Amino acid sequence: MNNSIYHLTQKGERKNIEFKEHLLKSHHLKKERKQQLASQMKYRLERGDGEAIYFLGVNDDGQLLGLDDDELAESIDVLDKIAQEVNSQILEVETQGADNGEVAKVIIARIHKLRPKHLLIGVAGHVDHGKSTLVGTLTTGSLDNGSGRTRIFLDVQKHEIERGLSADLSFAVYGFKNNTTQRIKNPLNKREKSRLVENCDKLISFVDTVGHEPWLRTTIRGIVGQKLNYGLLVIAADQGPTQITREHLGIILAMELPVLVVITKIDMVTPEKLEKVRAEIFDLLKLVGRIPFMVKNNDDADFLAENMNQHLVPVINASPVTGEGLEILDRLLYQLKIPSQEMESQQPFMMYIDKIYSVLGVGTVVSGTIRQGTVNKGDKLILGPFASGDFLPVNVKTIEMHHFRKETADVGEVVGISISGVEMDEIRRGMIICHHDFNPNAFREFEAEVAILVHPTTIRMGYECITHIETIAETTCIQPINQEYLSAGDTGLVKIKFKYRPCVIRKGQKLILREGKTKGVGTITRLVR
Ligand SMILES: Nc1nc2c(ncn2[C@@H]2O[C@H](COP(=O)(O)OP(=O)(O)OP(=O)(O)O)[C@@H](O)[C@H]2O)c(=O)[nH]1
Ligand SMILES: [Mg+2]
Repeated sequence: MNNSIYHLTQKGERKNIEFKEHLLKSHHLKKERKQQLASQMKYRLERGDGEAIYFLGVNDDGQLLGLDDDELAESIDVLDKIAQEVNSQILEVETQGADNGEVAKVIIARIHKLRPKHLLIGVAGHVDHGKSTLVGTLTTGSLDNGSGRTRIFLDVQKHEIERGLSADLSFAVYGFKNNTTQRIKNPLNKREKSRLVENCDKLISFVDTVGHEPWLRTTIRGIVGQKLNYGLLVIAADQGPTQITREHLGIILAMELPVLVVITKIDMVTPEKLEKVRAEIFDLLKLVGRIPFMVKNNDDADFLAENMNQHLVPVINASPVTGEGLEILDRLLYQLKIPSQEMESQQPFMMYIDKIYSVLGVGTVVSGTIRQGTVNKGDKLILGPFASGDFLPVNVKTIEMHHFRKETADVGEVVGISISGVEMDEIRRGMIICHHDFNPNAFREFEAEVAILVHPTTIRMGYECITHIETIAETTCIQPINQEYLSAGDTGLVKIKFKYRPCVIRKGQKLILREGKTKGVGTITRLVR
């Protein structure tokens, strides 16, 4: 038996702990009863300094009776409604088996309405070069041991831990308050994460991507689909830039993002080797028209943060094992400018859906980075396009950012939105959720200006590949417009058709063409039909 629930219930109701056997919508949400429960919750929250713990399926004597799935879902739902009455939210639900079904421990916390400034950075680089480790160390402050200690905060799936490879995108966050860094001991602890989001005045979120070549589509999703502010390229000092490093840099550049470079694992190499790798990286950056700048101390960091633009690329030596370079990196990240999103914030809400999942007691959740506008709890939105090109109405039930429940979320924030109105298995990555005023149109065909990177053969009529736009990754047919064919190094206009379903796209959006490796990058120039 899980000790945490058993121990906590053994000593009876006390301080901020409350037992509830079964909460019923028909009974407990009736006006008077609801008021009683709300004031009781308020009391428990006060006793717990803003946090209360409710046990469901547990009677007044602390006996673990259990509830069946429907009963439990209903009880959590009722608790959620009561929490809303007292300006609070459900933070965490933990369940365990009991005699008749399951008991649940539900943590409820007060909501604070605060909008910290938020920066989103995509982290890319060759497999094993130390992306997850760097992000793990920056966000927790705990040093790595050189054999994977801090990456476990990012690589949470069992097969990722066993193989030591990241296989999906992870989101990590740390922040600053009054000029000092705020980190979390355990990023897997939702309460700690939520408190961080609540307390900081500037937040840095990282999208940790994957370096292993077969998962390039996931890396592309991390860079193309997230409305990033910066791209951070991690290069290990012992290996230097590789073909994959170049490929990832190419994707970041295609998105026209400002770039930061961290040379990591500097504890593993001699100064001579480090200098050689630095020179290689500088050459690589100059080759693509960027100006590299070695950031050696706090003054350099201040200068770079002030003058950072599309062309300047700060390069920082670091080691999450010795801690070298991390303070300078903190300082640079803290001061990096957040582009003004005032205009985008005023536009109608729209988000490309990146992930779809189902959460106990919450229902269907879609997540992604808000492209424009703001979303509020209770909003009536539309979601689509479905194969027919139609959109369906949905309601926003709750909004979460790094497990912190919010009343409203703004452009640039990475959020999970729980919705009702559409079944989970009808929703696909690459669909959008938006306000009616966004007035979305789904297209099957468009034109783009593309540059072909590596391609052994030629791109001519009938050529098929995956086209990535935002979180869209669809099979497409490509046809050159003014030439018969395009080969490596060529640029030109092409017509692109989605093979299976229409998508919401816009003029000016960046795209990546892929068939195995990246084949081309480009920009949408015209929407056809
Ligand atoms: N000595 C030393 N080892 C490091 C350093 N940074 C990372 N490592 C080790 O390098 C290994 C790979 O690090 P990861 O962070 O998993 O690399 P990754 O880039 O996230 O790899 P993928 O996600 O699989 O692409 C781990 O065993 C780390 O402990 C460093 O600065 N010094
Ligand atoms: Mg990793």
